[in-house]
Amino acid sequence: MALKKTRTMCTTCHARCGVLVYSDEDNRIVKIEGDPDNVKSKGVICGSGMSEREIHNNLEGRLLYPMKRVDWDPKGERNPENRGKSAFERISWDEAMDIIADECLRIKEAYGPEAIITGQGTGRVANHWHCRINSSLGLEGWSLVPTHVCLMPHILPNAFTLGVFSSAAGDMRNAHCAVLWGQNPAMETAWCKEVFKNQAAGITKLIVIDVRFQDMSKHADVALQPRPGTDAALALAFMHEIIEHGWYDPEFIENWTYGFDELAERVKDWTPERAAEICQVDADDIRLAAEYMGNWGPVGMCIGLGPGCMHTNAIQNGRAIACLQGMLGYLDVKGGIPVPLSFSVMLDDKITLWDSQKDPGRPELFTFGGEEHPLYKSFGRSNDPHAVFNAIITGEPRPVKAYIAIANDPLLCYENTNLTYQAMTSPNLDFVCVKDFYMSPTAKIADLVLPSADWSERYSYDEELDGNFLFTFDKAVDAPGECWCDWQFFLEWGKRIDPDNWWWNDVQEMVLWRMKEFYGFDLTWDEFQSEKYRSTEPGGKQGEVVEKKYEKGLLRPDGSLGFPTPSGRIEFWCESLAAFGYDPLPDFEEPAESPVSTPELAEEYPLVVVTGIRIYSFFHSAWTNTPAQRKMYPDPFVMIHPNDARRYGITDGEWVTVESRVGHMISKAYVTREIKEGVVGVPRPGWRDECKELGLPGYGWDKANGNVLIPSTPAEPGYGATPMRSSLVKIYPGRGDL
Ligand SMILES: Nc1nc2c(c(=O)[nH]1)N[C@H]1C(S)=C(S)[C@@H](COP(=O)(O)OP(=O)(O)OC[C@H]3O[C@@H](n4cnc5c(=O)[nH]c(N)nc54)[C@H](O)[C@@H]3O)O[C@H]1N2
Ligand SMILES: Nc1nc2c(c(=O)[nH]1)N[C@H]1C(S)=C(S)[C@@H](COP(=O)(O)OP(=O)(O)OC[C@H]3O[C@@H](n4cnc5c(=O)[nH]c(N)nc54)[C@H](O)[C@@H]3O)O[C@H]1N2
Ligand code: SF4
Ligand SMILES: [Mo]
Repeated sequence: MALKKTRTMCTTCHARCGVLVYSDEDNRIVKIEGDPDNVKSKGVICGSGMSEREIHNNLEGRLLYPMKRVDWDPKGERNPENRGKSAFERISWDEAMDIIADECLRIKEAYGPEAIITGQGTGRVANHWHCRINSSLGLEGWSLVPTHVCLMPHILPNAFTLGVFSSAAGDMRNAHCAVLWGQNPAMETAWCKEVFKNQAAGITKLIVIDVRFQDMSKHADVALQPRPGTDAALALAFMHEIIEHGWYDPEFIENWTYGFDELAERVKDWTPERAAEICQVDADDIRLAAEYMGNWGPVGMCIGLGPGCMHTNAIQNGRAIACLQGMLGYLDVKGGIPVPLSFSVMLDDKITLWDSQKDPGRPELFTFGGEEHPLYKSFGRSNDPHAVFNAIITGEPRPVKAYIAIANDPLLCYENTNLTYQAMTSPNLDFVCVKDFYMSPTAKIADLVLPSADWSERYSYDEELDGNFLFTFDKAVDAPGECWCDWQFFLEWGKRIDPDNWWWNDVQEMVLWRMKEFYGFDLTWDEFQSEKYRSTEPGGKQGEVVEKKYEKGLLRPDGSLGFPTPSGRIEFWCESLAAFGYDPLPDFEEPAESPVSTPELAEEYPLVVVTGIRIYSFFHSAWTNTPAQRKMYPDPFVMIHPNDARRYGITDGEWVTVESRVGHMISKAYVTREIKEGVVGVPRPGWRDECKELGLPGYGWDKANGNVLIPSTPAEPGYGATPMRSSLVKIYPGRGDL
């Protein structure tokens, strides 16, 4: 039997690999292969991508139809106390969309648009349409996304310091010193092999800075394992070494940076010994790493959530690392830090309508948490989760009445889950709607549940601005039941509330419009698909990147030379951060909760918990129900160092309880030297779902979910990052009441 072959893209994780899907006449996926012609992924595929076959073919547990809680009547009794208890009944998409449109209109009129929260998790190729629907609702920006902990707390210091509004993911393939700083390439490994090759050829040194001795640490020339939340101290010591030894380019510093002398003064006392004591690492390792950074350029750094995202000192950690990058100077060069021309087309007003839809006479929208976290208010374009959940519960400072989650599982996503649960089940919330693939823990307590199509079942597209690539993706198989992709959902929703701005007939039209509007391609779907990928410039060359744009006047809006910062230079001394109450120079601050800053608390809770460590096969809380993925990690586990295990009477493989001042969870103990002594490592998924095929239970939101342990206050002052990776816990044998 001839199989249909479709070239498309896996979006299970952010790597977005090109894949070939082979399907049969019964609409079943027979096999999935990496696409060797994809310029970005070059044929790479992983087990998670391949398990799309199970996700599509095996419909056990998959949401197939829109469903409404039987005893929830938007026109009558809502019975909020029954959330999570009563059954669901199938309804039509028409009815579901009418309910959403009516509820939003009613709530907006009675309480203002801010009373509607639209929640979105990480990027799932539909975020820009989500922003557009928010504009149609009268909201601005994102409503609620986890940017307080996801990359933004280190993107922002980059933006302030370097003018680079991106995560500054370094060009590791071409770096001669590749620094992997609190980033775990887990599934997204396409570049790792090239680093190994370059190391073997003697042209590249690899430095890994991670609390865990992670998979890449084994390959490192220097592996540093700092105490969680102390990375600023390391960065200051690296700068100390670089200045002491003159390992910087004085001409670059003179021409393109601001505040070098003040910075030099600041780092004068930051000797490797001082940082080594704070970070609990070896001073000689700091010296060696600094020597490589100073002498093996270009230096490319990949910086993940580790150092500057999930700590109460997140912004300052990110700042110190940004200054280090500025001092090294490998910006906008091959092997260094790419500087994209725009943050992303994704957030262009033409799609998001962020600015154009705004009524100039409208009073400023209220930002939950904006007063507490002014930097977040200015740059988050989102509400602060803690303030939103408190507002739901108390109605203060103003009410929140609806939570609509699209590709988001708030019970597994946000800190202090007991608070989140209290909010999501609160009688004050009139309407909870979840659009997902499965009955996630949040879907279980919703009033309306909507089924979603996964990547093999939808049209899509992707753009790689750094590499100048553009891909559109065909649907390989029909979505099961009545699953809609998120694009279609936003389109149908938009048509009901703001038809002037949602004129397309279907998703393909939306994709083609975007291609035409942004890149000038006026093609039919088939014409577009006839080429494997296109350049973002019609007729342009794929992969062509202009280097050192700051020397060519390409980075500043007025065309002048330099970086897009107020001074036009890399700002070691940063007045604009000082305006938000920060030290104008980078500095180290101890995390708010730690054995050093809160020794009394540490008497009861002596260990630091690092939650959310990415592991292969799971993406956030998803896929613990999928046999191919669950097989790799059947049981929830926490990592603990052998010395701590001995100290607290724990043996490998036994059930343990991890407890903080706000909650407790269970897992099996994985006793390993991988994790730093004094730290408990909690992987991301939470093992929420049952896997029937393997006979393995699900642990819901309240048993093995690391977020139960994380307090929501104190948080990072300006931006509100919560201590998902620096809270104090204790660990003891047994499952207790769980
Ligand atoms: N303690 C702790 N908490 C964390 C983190 C951590 O490291 N530690 N990481 C944080 C970070 S960086 C992020 S980005 C957030 C992410 O948090 P979320 O994005 O909310 O991640 P999930 O909890 O997996 O929720 C996503 C849900 O969307 C569903 N889904 C997946 N793809 C699609 C799709 O295309 N359409 C629809 N409709 N549904 C889809 C999945 O089945 C899943 O139930 O979590 C944050 N929370
Ligand atoms: N498999 C898989 N891949 C994913 C995801 C997923 O859920 N699963 N989520 C995606 C999302 S939304 C995001 S934002 C990215 C996040 O991607 P990453 O940031 O790469 O991933 P993490 O594993 O969260 O954190 C990276 C490393 O930080 C280390 N770390 C923790 N605390 C510290 C610290 O204080 N200092 C230092 N130096 N290191 C520390 C951890 O040990 C971990 O190895 O991953 C994306 N990719
Ligand atoms: S899940 Fe695997 S195949 Fe899919 S995008 Fe990520 S790395 Fe690529
Ligand atoms: Mo994230």
